[in-house]
Amino acid sequence: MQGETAYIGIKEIKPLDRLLDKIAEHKGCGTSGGEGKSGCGSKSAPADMPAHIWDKIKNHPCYSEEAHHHYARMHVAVAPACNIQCNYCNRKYDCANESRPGVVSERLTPEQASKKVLAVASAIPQMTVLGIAGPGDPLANPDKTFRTFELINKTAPDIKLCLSTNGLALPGLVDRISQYNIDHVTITINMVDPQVGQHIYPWIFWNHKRWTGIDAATILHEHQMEGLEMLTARGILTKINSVMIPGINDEHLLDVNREVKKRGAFLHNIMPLISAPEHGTVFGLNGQRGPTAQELKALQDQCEAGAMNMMRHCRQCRADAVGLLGEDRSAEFTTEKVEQMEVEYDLDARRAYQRRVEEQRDAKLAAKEQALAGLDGEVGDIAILVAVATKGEGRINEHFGHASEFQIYEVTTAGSKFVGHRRVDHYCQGGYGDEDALPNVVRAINDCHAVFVAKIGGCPRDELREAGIDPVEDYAHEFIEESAIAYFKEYLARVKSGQIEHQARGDAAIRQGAYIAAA
Ligand code: CLF
Ligand code: SF4
Repeated sequence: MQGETAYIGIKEIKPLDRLLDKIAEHKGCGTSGGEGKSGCGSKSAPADMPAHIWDKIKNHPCYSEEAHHHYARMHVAVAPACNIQCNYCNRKYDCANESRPGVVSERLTPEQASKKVLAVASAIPQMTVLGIAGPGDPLANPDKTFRTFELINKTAPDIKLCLSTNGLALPGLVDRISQYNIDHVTITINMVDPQVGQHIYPWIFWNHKRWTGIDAATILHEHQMEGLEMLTARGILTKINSVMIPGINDEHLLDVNREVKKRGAFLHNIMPLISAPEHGTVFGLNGQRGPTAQELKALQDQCEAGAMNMMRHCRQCRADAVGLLGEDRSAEFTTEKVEQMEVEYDLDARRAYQRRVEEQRDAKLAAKEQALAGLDGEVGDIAILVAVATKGEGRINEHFGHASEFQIYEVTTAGSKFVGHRRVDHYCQGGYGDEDALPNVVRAINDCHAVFVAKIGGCPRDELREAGIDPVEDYAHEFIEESAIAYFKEYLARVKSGQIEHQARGDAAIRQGAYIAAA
């Protein structure tokens, strides 16, 4: 822990419990209901971003927030082994650096993986990126990882290749990464000071030997920094993932942010620790908590103020994830199902589909520009958060009761921006509302002034109002950002006329349990 706390401490956060107890008491429906932050969010290449970089990120759902509403990625779980131990990982599950605890992926051979990629690419033409992110560390399994990339390079050369690693084996493998046209590499870096690192990594395995304590953290740190510099020197785009662990590396992540930016990292993704005793991890068992939603946002905001591109739309997805970020279609592509599929890789059909996607993006961005024009001349420091139920395409097109996550947008007089997402259990359970789920939904979006939905039942609507969250159906099926700006203009008008008084909301909780509400 270094430096002074510069963001919201837990004691400053308005308590949720009283409000939530009140809602829980009510029986629901009675069992009846790199630089240039804007770059990642714009469709056109921003003025400060070279065209060749824009070309790499414009349809990568992780490297461009705006693209993640339209384009999908898939992972193939070909890399079972790992060469380090993280205190937030249980080897029964996938690599928690890029995966939530509590889910296990189906292991594949490179040949099975290659067939699966073609099957998914044929069925989901907006799938543009293949990532290898586990279930262990891809570079601790170099032969399987590179064989898979080699096969995809040959059969589906339009698909971008991406990998995620803890960085220990990276320096020795950067040349192979270049050789296979892997354009995007993520390194999970949780510390730049081994004194901090020793509390996160109990051991590493390097040079035929197990290292522990400061020695382990020092070797890992040196390899991560060297690997990052080597990737930057070769023009490979890098994203840094960091797990925010309150009391261990939370303030220290500002140092991490500064050091990785200095070494050319393009994007920094600070993710919340997800930790519960049932995960069986060291942190889960010793009661280490994860950050609250506002603690996470405050740290991301601070890093962004230092002119770093921050990723806030990561879904900590599993090592066999398929689909848009936030949806999970992996069950449609099990090995058994893929084996039975007749796969025809139709590049022209994929391109035609993607042209239609680009038309949607154009329409969405034009609508936002038009809405922004009306904000001209508005000044003030009012900021509100709105939660949005969406199935993709940048539209408000999901029912409240069917949402397995809400996207969070911050709206100010400067415009709107995506600042996060919150996972929830479905409120609607096959035709009736789950009264136990509603307090958890409110807990997840409690810092928001409004929730935008395509539709909502009377009972949750009343209870959200009671919690101070405005349920809004007026913009059903409209574009999210255009609607958020329109709502904000009305909100400002009501504040100015004295009809309402603007009040900051409290904090919200990040879901810690295993993910059970699959989309
Ligand atoms: Fe996969 Fe990672 Fe590539 Fe994306 S995921 S290897 S960069 S294609 Fe994306 Fe998933 Fe977050 Fe990873 S949402 S966990 S950041
Ligand atoms: Fe687990 Fe990933 Fe850490 Fe390895 S690098 S111990 S698989 S979280």
